[in-house]
Amino acid sequence: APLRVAVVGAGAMGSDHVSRITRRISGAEVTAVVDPDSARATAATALAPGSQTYSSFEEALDATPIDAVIIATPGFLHEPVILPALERGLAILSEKPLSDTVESSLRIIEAEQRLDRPHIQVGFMRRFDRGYLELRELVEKGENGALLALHCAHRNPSTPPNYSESALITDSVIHEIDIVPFLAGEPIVSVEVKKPRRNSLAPEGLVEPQFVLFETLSGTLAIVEISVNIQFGYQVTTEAVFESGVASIGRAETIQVASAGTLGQGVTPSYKERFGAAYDTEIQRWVDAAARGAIDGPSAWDGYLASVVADAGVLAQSTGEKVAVEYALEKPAFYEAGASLTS
Ligand code: ISE
Repeated sequence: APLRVAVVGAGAMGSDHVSRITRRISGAEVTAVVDPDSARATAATALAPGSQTYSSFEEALDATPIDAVIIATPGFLHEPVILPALERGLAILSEKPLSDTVESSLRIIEAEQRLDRPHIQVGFMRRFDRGYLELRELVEKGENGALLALHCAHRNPSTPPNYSESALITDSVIHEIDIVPFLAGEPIVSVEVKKPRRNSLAPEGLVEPQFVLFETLSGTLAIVEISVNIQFGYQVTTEAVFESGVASIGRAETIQVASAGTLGQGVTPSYKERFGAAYDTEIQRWVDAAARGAIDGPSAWDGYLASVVADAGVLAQSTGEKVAVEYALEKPAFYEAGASLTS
């Protein structure tokens, strides 16, 4: 029988997942859409025939059998859904960030460790993107020597209402916070933020772009340009500097056309197109893993690590100083790869 999925949060990402599961994913169906805004919930259920709308997760749990939940609310509303979902042993896909604070992330991993195995996968979809996977392979093979530095650009056309300066780190650069250690194969140990001339097209009070500098354990530096009102489209690129070569990803996501004396290339309008294939792979693998009682992607531990770095990043934004990242915990055996399959 297909996995019965509740999607909590029917905004842009939640409704994108509803349509993805209905049209492109096998082995799962959306049976419930939860959103206190009934118009949004209804619009999303229209994408999944047979699904019902609910105004709260508790209401959905009481009304209909649910096997799995995708959480696509803002980060500060993740914990109140994750905790009851864990209690019921549901398969959980939490969009990034895992939660909005380190304390909340800790409560989540503590609650999860009371179960027999990890149940939470975090929506760091870049780990399923072909470019990032190829780049990681290059680092692992070591044919070009060690990875010395990464130039990362993360550009959004515009910001949603209520997007704050800290969201640059907690909501946007959180993706690089996850992917830099994934590429480098080691943790981030410090973070520093520089603020260039402000983009006057940003909403009043929002100081951006910003440059965020990460240092990993053996000294690889990653500089991230985060620009969130850059108008022209959605662009995420990385250039990796090795000892004897450079590699670049993210520049060729759309077709290049030479015509009428011009060589042109489109730009993806949003993350939905830029990472569409990565989201499809992420969700299919999550669904397949749920059927065998496992997760297959970044875990709540990865979400916790990212929250620790994000915390240091927000501090670095306000102090202008280089901030050391202190991880209070060692990785529990519970989260070691394979633990989910052996326990
Ligand atoms: C958004 O929430 C995302 O996850 C996008 O990938 C990112 O580019 C954007 O900046 C975030 O606000």
